[in-house]
Amino acid sequence: MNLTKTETLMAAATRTAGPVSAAADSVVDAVVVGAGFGGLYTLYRLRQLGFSVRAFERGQDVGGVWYWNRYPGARCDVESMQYSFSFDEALQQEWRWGERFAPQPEILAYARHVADRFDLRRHIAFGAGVTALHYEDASALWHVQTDAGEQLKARFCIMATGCLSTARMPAIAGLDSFAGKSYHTGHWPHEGVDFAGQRVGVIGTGSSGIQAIPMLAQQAKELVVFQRTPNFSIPARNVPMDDAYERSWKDNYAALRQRARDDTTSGTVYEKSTCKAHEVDPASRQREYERRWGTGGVNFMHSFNDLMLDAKSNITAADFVRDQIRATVRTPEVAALLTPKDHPIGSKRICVDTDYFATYNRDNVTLVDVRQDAIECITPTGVQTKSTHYALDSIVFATGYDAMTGSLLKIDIRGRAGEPLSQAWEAGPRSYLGLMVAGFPNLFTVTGPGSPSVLANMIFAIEQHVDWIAECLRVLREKGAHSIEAQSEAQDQWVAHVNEVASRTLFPQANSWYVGANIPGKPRVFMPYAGGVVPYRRKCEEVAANGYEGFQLGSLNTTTHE
Ligand code: N01
Repeated sequence: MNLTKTETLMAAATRTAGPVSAAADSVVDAVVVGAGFGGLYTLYRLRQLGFSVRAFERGQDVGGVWYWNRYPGARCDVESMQYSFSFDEALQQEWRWGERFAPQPEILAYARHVADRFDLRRHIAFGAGVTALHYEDASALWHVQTDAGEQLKARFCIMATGCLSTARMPAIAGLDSFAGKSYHTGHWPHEGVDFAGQRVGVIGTGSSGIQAIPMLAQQAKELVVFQRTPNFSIPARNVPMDDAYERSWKDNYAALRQRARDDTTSGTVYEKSTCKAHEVDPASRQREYERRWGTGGVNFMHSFNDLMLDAKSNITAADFVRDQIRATVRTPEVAALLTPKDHPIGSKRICVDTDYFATYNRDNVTLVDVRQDAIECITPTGVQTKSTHYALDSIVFATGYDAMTGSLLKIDIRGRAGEPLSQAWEAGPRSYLGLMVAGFPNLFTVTGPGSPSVLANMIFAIEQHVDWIAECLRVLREKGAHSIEAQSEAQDQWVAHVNEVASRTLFPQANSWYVGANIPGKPRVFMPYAGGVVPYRRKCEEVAANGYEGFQLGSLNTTTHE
């Protein structure tokens, strides 16, 4: 397989179901691109406000990233009780999560349930990817084109395309020549894969690889892991949902969701620390890390409140995890290779695993450090590194995504005066509040670059964005305005603020997908907003309360500066 073949397969698969059709000249209030959690909630809110709305989804069902990512071990690292919608009390009371951290099939079932419960499917064209969005200034309408041949016009476009939905295949020589089977974790076959008796290679040790590797090691005859950068990972300590724990959330959902809004950095309630790592003595610090390591999950990164701000504090947490790796992995040379050394803990998205490091104690697992022994090419029968040929039946690419901008830029989006978004973002994404881009009126990005997005609980971030967008559309209708557009000066100020806030943290120090470092040639820009969800929400609310400050509102004949 190669990327071209994959894309062909994907395209064929997504065209099999006929979308709901509309006449070429039909006009709707809003088009929603994507039917993951962002798209579903947008449909719900806009319909509630009486807007006519249509969604396009390239998959055959709802769920977005959870529709595509079906690799073994895929699960969320935000606890189930919090990785869920808060907008409907009955929904959050009636849905029952089976595990502390929900596995992919359960999250997909939840997305389907939401779509059915709120009767959202009838607004969605499945198997239809939006290929072009062109803005017409005179009518203040977007012309929408899909790969299923549909055209229509919309006043507003809401891009719910997801932050991690454009899978990336590395440019390794010979990809096409491999005679075995290849898979990308982000495009996993829906029927599943049986690796029993196979020699399997995995390229990539980010969150996806780290989740998949322990499962693949159990299935495969031999597993060869090709690692370029070792990653920090915290044990999930996943367990079946405890009834009392579930009850403690359900009995207090309103207050706990409010706490997520008012008193967290990410929209997820963790056990908050009120002190810095060096404000306690080393023995107390060690005990705190041990305790949090023992209870599992991202809560570990909240052991002290300066771990992402102070390099010296960060080292104490990083050293603790390095010690755990050495204590878990029996072969010291393998432990050394698995030990991250080149970035602060948390500056690449922290991984959460089940038995990841212990998997390297298995006899059927081999770790190849491709920094020392680079992959030269893929051959018809396996992977050739500088020193060795690894014979393989299957290769799993856990090589990540063109994050945050990839799914937007692969659509031919042209704003006022026909300017392509790719041109506006040539030096990296620029956006006002991560919600709108100057020059692209009436086009909103749900969890776009410049908003907390991937640094937050995604469902939380989606709800906040969609609520803001829905209210904005309601106000525009009330005012009789036909368009809204970010002003360049406000955008420039916001981009400067996003950069300034990021520069105060340790995040930009890593070569991560947060800065686009995984995509050759992608401008290095720290894309999410690292200032926390509370100040971010306040800023969004303030902007709206001040008559959409920093935005320009227009009607078909006039334009008003608010
Ligand atoms: O992708 P990644 P991911 N040769 O980009 C390696 C979310 N997520 O799919 O670090 C060799 O993190 C690359 O190496 P390097 C989560 O936000 C969440 O794993 O660039 N290796 C890296 O090891 C996450 O961060 C959950 O040196 C190559 C790996 O491939 C995000 O999705 C679960 C290579 C890619 O890692 C993305 O995670 C899964 C090459 N040519 C995902 N090219 C949960 O909720 C790339 N790599 C738990």
